Amino acid sequence: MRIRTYHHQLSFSGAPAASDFATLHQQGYRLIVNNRPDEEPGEHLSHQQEKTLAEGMGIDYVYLPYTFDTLTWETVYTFHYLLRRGKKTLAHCRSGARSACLALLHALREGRIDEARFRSQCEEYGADADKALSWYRRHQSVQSHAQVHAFYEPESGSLQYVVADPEARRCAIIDPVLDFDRRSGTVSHQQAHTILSFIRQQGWGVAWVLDTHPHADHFSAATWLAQKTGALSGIGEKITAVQGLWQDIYNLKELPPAETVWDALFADGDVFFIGNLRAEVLLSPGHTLASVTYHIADAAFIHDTFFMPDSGTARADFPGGNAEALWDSLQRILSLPADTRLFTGHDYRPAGREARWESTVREQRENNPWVANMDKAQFIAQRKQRDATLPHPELMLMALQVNIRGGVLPDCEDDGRHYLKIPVNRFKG
Ligand SMILES: N[C@@H](CCC(=O)N[C@@H](CS)C(=O)NCC(=O)O)C(=O)O
Ligand SMILES: [Fe+2]
Repeated sequence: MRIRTYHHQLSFSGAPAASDFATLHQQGYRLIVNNRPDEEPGEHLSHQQEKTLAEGMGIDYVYLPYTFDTLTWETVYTFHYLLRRGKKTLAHCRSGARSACLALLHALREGRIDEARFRSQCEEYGADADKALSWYRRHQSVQSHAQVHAFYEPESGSLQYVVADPEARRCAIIDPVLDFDRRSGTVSHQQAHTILSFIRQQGWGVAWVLDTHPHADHFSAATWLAQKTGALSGIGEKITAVQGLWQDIYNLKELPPAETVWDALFADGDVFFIGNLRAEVLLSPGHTLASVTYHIADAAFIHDTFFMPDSGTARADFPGGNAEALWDSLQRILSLPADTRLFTGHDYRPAGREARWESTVREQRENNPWVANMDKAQFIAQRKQRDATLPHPELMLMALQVNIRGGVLPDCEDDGRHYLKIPVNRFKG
């Protein structure tokens, strides 16, 4: 097997034989990505066989097959997020050329290389530059419309979303709820199952399971769903600071590092794809330190920033919350194109009206009194005044210890059970 080095962290090769895995481990490889579809003719190990061999050696393994007939931007960008794990990676297909194409297409789209360099690099790795560039041109303009399905959870007034590129049959799940019955202490997956059966009915695969922020009023089902579907999980990079805050509040001696909990810790401006739907991450702190907005084609998942115009905005008084930062985040959302469809994270049905969750930038600008009739100083004063009257969410002290672990319960104790911890007299009643 001939290994070609692309940069210090990434190499390409043809298909490994069973006897190669020990050598790869010795050479320091800790992630293998297989871009070759199993059904391709020729003598080679199946991805299941490779996975067993790799994992047996303590090497992560990801099967990310493609041909130019089926390739979407999602595969190109998923490959990029796999590399961001920071592990020494071997990507292989039949010859290594197709794996090289994935890295080169990302570099071309993100402007790190030009077409001339793309061609010469393709040649170097034995890839067909004409074929790759013809795919690139056909996919240069991406999907402009995101198909959005909302799932309202009445208990906490939370909105969970499925956002899809139906043509590519791919979707992402945003802010799924893990059911928790506070009276019996029971965790269950009703909401998650409802979402999964909807997605199965549509015949879609799940690319990403995303959280907009570490929720204070419900448990997250993100990790559970990511594991069920094989999707990547993501949250804003400032989650590490929120973990720190709550690790202190709960006096936790240990907490799994965020890089081991989520596949992606998004920075401002990060881009990923769902099929051929382009998603961009905007940091939107204020409600929490780690809040992000997912701007996906013509939709933005703004969660606890704006609520519906008749319901104002989210509060900014949780640990790490900040009214001034929230105002800046609101203004940034208002600077998106006026027709952008905004999908909020909660609706508390004022005066008992039916639940609603979709507005536009224009509607928020014109009809949300918290921005239409206020300047920054007034907003901050009024937000602080109102927040001082709001009790903490009923589940806050239970939820945060779970959500800073991506929705995973704290480890079992020696009786095989999970327990939750409550800091006593830590907050004012
Ligand atoms: N009564 C709810 C309150 C939930 C709550 O505080 N929600 C946050 C979003 S996580 C918020 O911004 N609320 C604004 C408000 O209630 O005006 C509960 O106990 O769960
Ligand atoms: Fe929230």
